[in-house]
Amino acid sequence: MTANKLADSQLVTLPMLIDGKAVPAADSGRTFDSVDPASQMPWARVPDGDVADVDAAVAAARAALTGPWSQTTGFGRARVLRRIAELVMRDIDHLAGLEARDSGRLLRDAEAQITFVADWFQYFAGLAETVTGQTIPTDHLDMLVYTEAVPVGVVGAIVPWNAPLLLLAWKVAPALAAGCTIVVKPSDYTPATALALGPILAEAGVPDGAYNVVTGFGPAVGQAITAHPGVNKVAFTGSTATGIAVGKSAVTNLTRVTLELGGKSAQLVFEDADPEAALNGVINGIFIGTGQTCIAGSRLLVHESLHDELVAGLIARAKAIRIGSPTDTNTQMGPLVNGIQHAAVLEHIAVARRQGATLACGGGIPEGLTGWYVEPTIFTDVHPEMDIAQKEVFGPVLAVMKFRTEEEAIELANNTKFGLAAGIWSQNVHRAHRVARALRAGTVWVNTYRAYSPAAPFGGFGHSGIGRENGLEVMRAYSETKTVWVETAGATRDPFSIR
Ligand code: TXE
Repeated sequence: MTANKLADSQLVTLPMLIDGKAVPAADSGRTFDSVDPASQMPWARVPDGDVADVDAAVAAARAALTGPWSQTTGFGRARVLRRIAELVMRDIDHLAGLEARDSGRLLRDAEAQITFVADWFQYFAGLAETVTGQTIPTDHLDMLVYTEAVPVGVVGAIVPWNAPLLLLAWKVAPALAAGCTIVVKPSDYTPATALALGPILAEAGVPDGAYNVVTGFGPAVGQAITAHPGVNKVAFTGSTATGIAVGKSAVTNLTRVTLELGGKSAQLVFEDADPEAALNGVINGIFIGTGQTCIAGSRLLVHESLHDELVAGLIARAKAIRIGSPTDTNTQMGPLVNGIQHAAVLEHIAVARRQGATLACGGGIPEGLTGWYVEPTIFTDVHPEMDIAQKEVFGPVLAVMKFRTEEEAIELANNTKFGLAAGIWSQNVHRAHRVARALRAGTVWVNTYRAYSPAAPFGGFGHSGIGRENGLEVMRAYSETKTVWVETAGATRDPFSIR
């Protein structure tokens, strides 16, 4: 898979983290290499874990759950989370550098993501102090009824390679805020930043065993986490196919699951849109991160009156995108993460051409670059049932379709099994709200795209997942609700009547 190899001595060794200790794979001692997508060269050597490592990590997480972390109040956890946020910002250069090298993400985008990581810990620090139970009024005069949010327990966090540390923070921050402990399985393509977070958490006061990282492959480590009876909840981000397998495996132990999966999100550009703003939003929606984002606006639905002008503008902008090394500050689009993804994206392009879509620009491999690069690609004359309009490409490939009426636009937008996100471009406030209501998507942006906040729930309808991350709502996913009934009259009841 790799073009060249560094000498073994030049590779960075990254042990995994179990119970506060940096360890190799317990049984096998085997390793695998993490590859820099821009050079296609291995740069780090990582333990290839298996069930034994997951067992050890879960045991450590269970001990920390009932041990020191359970003795830390919400206020105490908030202090730890705020300190994590400070330390993440202190180490931003290191973390962003690792992320760019491991995933091929632009360094400046990686830096922006690390600032988000800090924001997430800050926000969930606040929730650690403020989330409360309720006192429940009932029809019983002599009963005090209240609820408590109890930590769900040990959380298995399984994350992908496209935004490794940010998507991990979306799970770790609320889990720690709720009082849970964690076993992480990073993607085998991008294990570095999940490991680098370990010492930061320890320095901030997260006890040994409360945050563990088991590196390795999905069918071994990931599967062992989802099937482990000691794991109470799995928080997964990744492909829809793997998400379904994760759900099936977890249900055998009634392990709670949240799934954040794929998408085929539509950007709807109406005839009353600000054309310049829409053009910029469509470019951002599909080409940032080389299209490797779950919310990629990979379908453009444009009113027929604007189609030719908008497509011409998009082609001009796409052709001008500066492709190159993620660490070069001039670069606007880096490589895809690996050779498999590279081949898959090129195959999607080939299928779209075979099925009759018109290749308006791109479609090939840029010349003179070594990494896994693909040109920014735009297809027009796309039919809604073509693969390019239905399947997640996870690359810089835009499928353009025309519509005539608002109803047709909504129907096209809702015509996939996914439902993660959508963008509406219109200066008509009535239409914007009307269309937002009609779209089946977990996030709808109006005259913007790709805005995030730790306070805003995020997740998908349909095959885009189950549950929501972020916001107050996610705290429920990391807690069990306990209802407590207290008899206050000191009376004895009829044992054979329900009232
Ligand atoms: O994803 P997987 P991969 C899509 C994208 C990409 C495709 C494959 O289209 O081309 O998925 O990428 C772990 N039990 N997305 O293979 O398999 C795996 O090791 C438990 C979209 O990387 O979903 C990794 O840590 N875990 C997506 C994580 O699951 C398992 C982001 C995600 O891997 C497992 C990434 C198993 N049986 C890819 N098998 C998005 N929508 O954000 C694998 N894993």
